[in-house]
Amino acid sequence: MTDTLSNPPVHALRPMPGETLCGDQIHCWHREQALWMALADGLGHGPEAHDAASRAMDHLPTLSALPLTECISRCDTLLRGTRGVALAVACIDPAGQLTHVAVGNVRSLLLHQGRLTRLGGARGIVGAGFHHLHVERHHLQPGDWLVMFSDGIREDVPIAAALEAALPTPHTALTLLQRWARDNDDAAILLYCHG
Ligand SMILES: [Mn+2]
Repeated sequence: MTDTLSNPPVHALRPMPGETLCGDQIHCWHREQALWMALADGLGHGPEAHDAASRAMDHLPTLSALPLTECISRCDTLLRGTRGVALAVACIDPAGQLTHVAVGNVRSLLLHQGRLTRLGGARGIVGAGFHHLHVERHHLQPGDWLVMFSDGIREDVPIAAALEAALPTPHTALTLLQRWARDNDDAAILLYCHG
């Protein structure tokens, strides 16, 4: 890895209270010097949601040699017969170029100098079809944050304020998860600070 991607992504997740398996899953990997990050929210909760989200995480690294839209389409085919997932995938190359796609109810935010940008997503479910996949690109500056989280965390939580003096550590991710996770769903959050 080059110095431009020196901060590893960090995350925290937990199942809905009363469940043992988490239907939200996160996976990060490297491919040809690019950093990939994915968050999947299996529909509903419990073992079947966990199975769908885990399968998505297993498939994506092997598909990431493909163009991003093709990668998501193949994942959609491979998840047929499962519950399906809401999914966000981000790729950051060594030059700081962020490429992002999302399907369904999952949140990705870019925080640049205190200003939040919500990244777009397509309607649908990976594993049951989707429409209008939209590939979004942004150039990251040092200090910019990418935050991805499931709908087990409310959309309007004060991300910018929470990250203003924060470090990209697992402890920060866990603290925010514990502060914001709802009692009626699985919850997951991923933090990446461009360094
Ligand atoms: Mn959910």
